[in-house]
Amino acid sequence: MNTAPERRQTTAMVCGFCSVGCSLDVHLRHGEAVDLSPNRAYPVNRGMACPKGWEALAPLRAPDRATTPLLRDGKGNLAPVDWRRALDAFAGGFKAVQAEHGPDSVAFLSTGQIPTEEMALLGAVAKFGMGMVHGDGNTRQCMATAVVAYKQAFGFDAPPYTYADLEQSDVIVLVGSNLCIAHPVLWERVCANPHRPEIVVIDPRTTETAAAATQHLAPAPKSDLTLLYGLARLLIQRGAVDRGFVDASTSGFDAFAEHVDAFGPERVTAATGVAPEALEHLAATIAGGRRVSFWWTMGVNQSHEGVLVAQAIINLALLTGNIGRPGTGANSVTGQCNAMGSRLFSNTTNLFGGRDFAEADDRAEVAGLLGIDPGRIPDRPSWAYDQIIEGIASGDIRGLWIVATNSAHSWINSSELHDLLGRLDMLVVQDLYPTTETARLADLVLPAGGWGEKEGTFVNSERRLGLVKRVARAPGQALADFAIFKLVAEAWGCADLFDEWSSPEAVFAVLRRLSAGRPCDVTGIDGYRMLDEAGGIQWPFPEGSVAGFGEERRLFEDGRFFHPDGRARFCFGDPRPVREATSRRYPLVLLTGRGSSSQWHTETRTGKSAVLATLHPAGPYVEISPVDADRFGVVAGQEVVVTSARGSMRARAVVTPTVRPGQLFAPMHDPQVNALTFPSFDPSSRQPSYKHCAVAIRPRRHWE
Ligand SMILES: Nc1nc2c(c(=O)[nH]1)N[C@H]1C(S)=C(S)[C@@H](COP(=O)(O)OP(=O)(O)OC[C@H]3O[C@@H](n4cnc5c(=O)[nH]c(N)nc54)[C@H](O)[C@@H]3O)O[C@H]1N2
Ligand SMILES: Nc1nc2c(c(=O)[nH]1)N[C@H]1C(S)=C(S)[C@@H](COP(=O)(O)OP(=O)(O)OC[C@H]3O[C@@H](n4cnc5c(=O)[nH]c(N)nc54)[C@H](O)[C@@H]3O)O[C@H]1N2
Ligand code: SF4
Ligand SMILES: [Mo]
Repeated sequence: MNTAPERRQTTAMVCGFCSVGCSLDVHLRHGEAVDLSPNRAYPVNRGMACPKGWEALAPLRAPDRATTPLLRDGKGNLAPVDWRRALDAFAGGFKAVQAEHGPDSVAFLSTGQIPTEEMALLGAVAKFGMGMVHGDGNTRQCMATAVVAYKQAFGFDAPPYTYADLEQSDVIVLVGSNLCIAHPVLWERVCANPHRPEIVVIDPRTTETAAAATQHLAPAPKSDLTLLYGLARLLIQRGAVDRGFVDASTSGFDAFAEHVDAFGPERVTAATGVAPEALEHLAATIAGGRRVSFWWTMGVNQSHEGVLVAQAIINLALLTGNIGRPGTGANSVTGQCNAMGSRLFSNTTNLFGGRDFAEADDRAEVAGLLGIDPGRIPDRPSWAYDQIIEGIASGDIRGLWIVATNSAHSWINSSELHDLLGRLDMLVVQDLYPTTETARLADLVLPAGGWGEKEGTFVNSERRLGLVKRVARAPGQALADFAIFKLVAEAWGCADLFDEWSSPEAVFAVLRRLSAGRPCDVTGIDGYRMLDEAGGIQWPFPEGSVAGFGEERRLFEDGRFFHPDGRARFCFGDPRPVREATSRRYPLVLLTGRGSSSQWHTETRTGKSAVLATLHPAGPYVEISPVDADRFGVVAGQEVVVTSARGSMRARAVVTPTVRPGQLFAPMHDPQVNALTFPSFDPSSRQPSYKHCAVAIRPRRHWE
């Protein structure tokens, strides 16, 4: 019996689900987490949390946690092995593949859900230590479009806002964002806005957010570009252009104005189905607003032309001068808890700190800062996620290391991916659970510690670095990803390159150095303690900055952007047809997305909480309009089959007017959904277009 007096403590840390980055007070007994509650002082959430945050400890205690490495044996079964055997298999297996097919034949897929220090170590070990060229991550499925849009428009991947902007706007425009469900605490911030804001939602569905809005425009799926160009035209016609700002701080306005002149009301209504009066009303609202903020999420990013749509939103903010002031901005809301960290420091598509692998100067600078031979840094950018998958099909990629992402469920057109993963010579999956759709296909499973079982930093949507801490022990032989990457480097024989990378906080110091002089400069943060005491700190925070508790900071207050000429650019292009149009056989458009605030992606974590299970409908479902239910003989609550040219899904029909005739909606949380989706990509961001494919629906027959 433990007779020691009970030690109770509370420590605050950032939540490990979404990018809002709420702070949770974790209550400890004898140094181990027993419970948690939302932190009241943290500037992000001020005492609020959504159901996932409240239940964040439950996934750690799940009975199916991976507790030992698992290696596929001669009979084809995954069998427990010790770490030594697992690391031998890892290094031996991948080295054999590289010896036969070249260093590029092994790739990795990383994530936006582990601390920045872990991502950075993975990116460095894989690329500088193991000689890989190709490594991408699930951030591609999510944020790639915003990254490219910002880089081209602002000169750096820099979401400009601070959450206080949600409370300071008098007009809030949400495009393709279901904030109530996907970022519930940000929605609470909207509700705390004292200016009685006009809230405009642009979404084909009447989402929970649209239902709470003051204006809802429901354009036909993937017609946003035409809609937003039409809106820009109306604003220009009304004289809503902020000439002073446009002249001093932007370039390309005249060409843009000429471009959008072709988007008159007939064209817009024909393409979008939005009535001219509704668009006029919105133009008047924006023109009359003093502080207008524009926000977008996956309804924009996950599109065959998402970069242009995101830039059309940026253009609205630029032309009306709604940027760099309180309550304004062209604001991409991030998805995963550390998608922002992965954008800057995962060393996947860009070299550390938003640099370019293809630039010799950038490589030399990073090599100098890290004290490594520049020849160790690949001289070309990685293939994107879809190109890595194609590489498996063509035989160029033979080995794959997947860390903290469940590709076999979440990737587009997943049946094809299942087939391709089976063709690899070696698939290693590093996850909390050996039961994920992807881990079940692996040759080797490495058991990882999760959020709460390790320390490091996350960067939230408003660029705020926050701390995560170790408040629980990983079960069995599971190890923090950080420790696994260190062991891998040792087994590979490249550990000496990473002597300085001895702990997460030591890596944080390396990253600070890599950030010096970059737009994301954080050299002023002298360590974890400072982050803890300040309530998180937003970048940039160069050496010498002073951190007041909970301070908020937005970018571009001086009207200077990151391009060499200091100006933001109007970027635009022509709308393109969707890649898979509806047909007689597949007459409906399938939209996919988040189903409820209690479900997280592929549900490997949230699916373990009995509490969360009571907060959303059980089993897969698909939403259909009453008109289409009649047309296709579907009755509410009935079992139906949804088919596309690639696969099928069984689900329960939810008949609801929140989806328009001609459309269906299915939450992404069921693995069958991506058996249906059509693999098309934005040509410049290579982000998958998850929210448009052609499908059919029918009642399920009794023998099926
Ligand atoms: N509860 C919960 N919260 C989450 C997540 C989760 O899994 N569960 N995931 C997190 C992550 S990683 C992300 S990226 C975010 C995603 O956050 P959101 O992007 O807000 O969520 P989604 O439901 O994917 O998509 C938003 C909306 O886009 C709409 N849409 C579809 N097609 C179009 C279109 O052509 N035009 C327009 N204008 N809208 C369209 C859909 O109807 C949907 O309502 O959520 C984060 N938060
Ligand atoms: N149809 C459709 N598909 C979509 C989307 C959509 O809207 N529609 N949205 C896309 C978007 S925006 C996203 S972000 C992706 C998300 O897709 P995924 O990244 O595949 O989804 P998750 O379920 O979050 O998977 C994360 C995995 O990492 C594991 N994990 C969690 N924490 C840790 C850790 O600390 N260490 C390790 N090693 N493992 C850990 C979890 O157990 C889980 O298996 O899905 C995309 N797929
Ligand atoms: S809103 Fe996001 S960060 Fe906040 S508690 Fe919910 S999942 Fe966690
Ligand atoms: Mo995402």
